[in-house]
Amino acid sequence: MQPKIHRGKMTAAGFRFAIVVSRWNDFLTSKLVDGALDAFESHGVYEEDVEIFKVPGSFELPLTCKKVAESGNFDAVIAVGVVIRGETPHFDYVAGEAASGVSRASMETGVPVLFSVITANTLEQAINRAGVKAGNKGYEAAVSAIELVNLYDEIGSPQERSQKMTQDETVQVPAWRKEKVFPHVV
Ligand code: INI
Repeated sequence: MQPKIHRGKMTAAGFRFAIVVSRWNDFLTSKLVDGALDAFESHGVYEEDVEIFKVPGSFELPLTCKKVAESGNFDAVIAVGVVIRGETPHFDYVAGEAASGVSRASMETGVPVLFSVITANTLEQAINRAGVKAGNKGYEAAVSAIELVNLYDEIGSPQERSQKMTQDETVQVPAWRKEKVFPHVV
């Protein structure tokens, strides 16, 4: 059996992305944003197609992600935060609300909202996931966002697909854009 396989392409030129980032633990969340921008850049995303929204803490991520997704200006949103377990139950409330709220924002808007929130027991664990020993969760989330926007673009509805094909025939893509993305492809 040879089923048709649908898989998101790993190019993202022309797609628009938002990063919503928490200022709490800024020395780590900024590393996650750097990782996400690195992934966007290496996958051909245009600088003018990425915008960053800052919020006070991870608790504020869900509503902001929802508003940003509802704006209709972005194909995907990445929620970035770092929550480190302390001596109080505060961690569980903040981390729990961030996770379920970000998921709800995605389900309610139909826009993919990626979860790049590190929830760690210790500062060392958090550092390791922000680009030291255990990868960079911002980079990983951006790569996942790129895969999803391509996959959803492909799924669409038959009606949307035929509309898009008609539009593609009429939209004039500036030559410099084509050249900038894949100069090695002839
Ligand atoms: N916000 C975080 O992003 N990370 C944390 O570790 C954290 N801790 O530990 O308290 C945190 N708290 C702030 C919270 O997100 C809200 O901004 C605040 O409660 C105001 O609503």
